[in-house]
Amino acid sequence: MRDLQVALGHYRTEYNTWPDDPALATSDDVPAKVRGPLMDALLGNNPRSIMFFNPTNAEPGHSPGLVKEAGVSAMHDVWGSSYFLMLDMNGDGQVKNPERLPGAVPNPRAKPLGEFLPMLKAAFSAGPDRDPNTWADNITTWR
Ligand SMILES: [Ca+2]
Ligand SMILES: [Ca+2]
Repeated sequence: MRDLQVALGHYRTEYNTWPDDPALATSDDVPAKVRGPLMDALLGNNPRSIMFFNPTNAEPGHSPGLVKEAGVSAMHDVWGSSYFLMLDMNGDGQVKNPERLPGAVPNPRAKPLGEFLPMLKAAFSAGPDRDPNTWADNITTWR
């Protein structure tokens, strides 16, 4: 997850924008899965063919790593789910805190955070229960 964050940062520095992927359009407010055009862009499908990210390949069921889901590149966590990502698309330097989205079940042991996270990107794993809405077992880049 850390490598993914670094790769996105380098992409942003190189092109002064995020990868061109329609699935990211709402990622300021709603988590996007780390898959598809976003992954391909980080793997080298970008204007200067730069490889920003070089993850290990994984077979489905033998995560973590890069898998092909019906021909689509996806980055899986150790429990076989795609990682999730929030990106600052509107340039205000923050993203919605996904722990506070409708349907989220907060971690009772974690200090509640505000409605927004003051960062350009935030990634998380759904954890061993493979449910992104249950935060007690989710693994995040901001905690
Ligand atoms: Ca924002
Ligand atoms: Ca979970």
